[in-house]
Amino acid sequence: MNLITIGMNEKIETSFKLVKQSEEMIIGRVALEHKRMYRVWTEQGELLCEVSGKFSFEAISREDYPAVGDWVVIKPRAVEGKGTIYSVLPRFSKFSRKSAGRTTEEQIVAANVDTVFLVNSLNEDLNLRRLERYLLLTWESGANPVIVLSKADLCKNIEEKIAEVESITFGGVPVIAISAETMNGFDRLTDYLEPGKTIALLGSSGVGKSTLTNRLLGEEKQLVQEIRLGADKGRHTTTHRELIQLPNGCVLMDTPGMRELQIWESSKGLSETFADIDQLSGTCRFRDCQHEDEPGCAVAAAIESGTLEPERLTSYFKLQKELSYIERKHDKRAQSDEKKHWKNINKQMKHKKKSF
Ligand SMILES: Nc1nc2c(ncn2[C@@H]2O[C@H](COP(=O)(O)OP(=O)(O)O)[C@@H](O)[C@H]2O)c(=O)[nH]1
Ligand SMILES: [Mg+2]
Ligand SMILES: [Zn+2]
Repeated sequence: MNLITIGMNEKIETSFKLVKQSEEMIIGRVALEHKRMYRVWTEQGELLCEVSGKFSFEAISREDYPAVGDWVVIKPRAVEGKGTIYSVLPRFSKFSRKSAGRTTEEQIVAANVDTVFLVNSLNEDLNLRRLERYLLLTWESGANPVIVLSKADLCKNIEEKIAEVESITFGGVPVIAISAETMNGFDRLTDYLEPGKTIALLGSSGVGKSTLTNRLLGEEKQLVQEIRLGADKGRHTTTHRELIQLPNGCVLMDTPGMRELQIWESSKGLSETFADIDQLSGTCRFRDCQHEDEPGCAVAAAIESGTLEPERLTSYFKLQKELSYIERKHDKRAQSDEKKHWKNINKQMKHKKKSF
């Protein structure tokens, strides 16, 4: 496998050289994860890897473990087709969400992604509020969003739908309508499918992510949902995230739909997603205006004059609230991580003493 075509660049190579501990260690990229077993792409082919004992001993939380898209340092056992992962190289981007359920844990959905295709189907109602959430998470990830509107062949008012999406993106994000039936719009996707780049497909189940993958791949690799009910009901579709190499030398990540998409963290994502509100805030009379009932609030004035949709402001408030909740949780967790860290060090000290 050629590392350059799976996304390797100078920066990654440099950090690999800094981290590797011996000559036998090689670099690889995690293409698939299955219960802490990783399928890793390397120059020696695909290896099935686990993390080393030391790695799991030192890992404090879930995000310390490899995620799909990660670059890892491994000791290969090529004859067996296996290997051991010793470290994860720093991520240049990561799309995270709070893991589903009640735990406060980060789940890395995709690591080291350049562009995220946010796929929405044109034959269903566009959920702009959901799209805002996706946009926020993408801006936060460090990757660039592109909104892909699929199934254009089933839609009669494409222009209207595009305008609807642009009403929340202000031309700041490319919006591309495509059809996997007629192949319309695919030429506009190629701008992003450059060799060495990684593109993740995100969006609800059934919007056509796997179909899009198959079209770009030129073969029916990914199972596609059968719309027909009956004999094929329950047929398995995309259940895991996986890297797929395209013939032109770029890497695609197909993903299953995610029912819960809660924010994990945000520093600039909120203000980038809501650039309009952010800009208005700058002209409120009070610098710390919460846009609730304060005099001289420019956001309230924009609602009044109809230039800002009330639903959009509600969505902004909702995400902001979710964010401050998760930030409070982070503070608590940081404290408990610190405790775990010291426990680890104590364990190591005891271990050392014993071996004297
Ligand atoms: N008419 C039409 N159907 C599509 C298109 N893309 C996907 N589909 C259908 O939509 C259904 C869901 O597609 P799939 O790729 O499995 O969606 P995923 O869950 O996002 O991976 C399948 O029945 C596809 O055949 C399209 O561009 N036009
Ligand atoms: Mg799928
Ligand atoms: Zn205000």
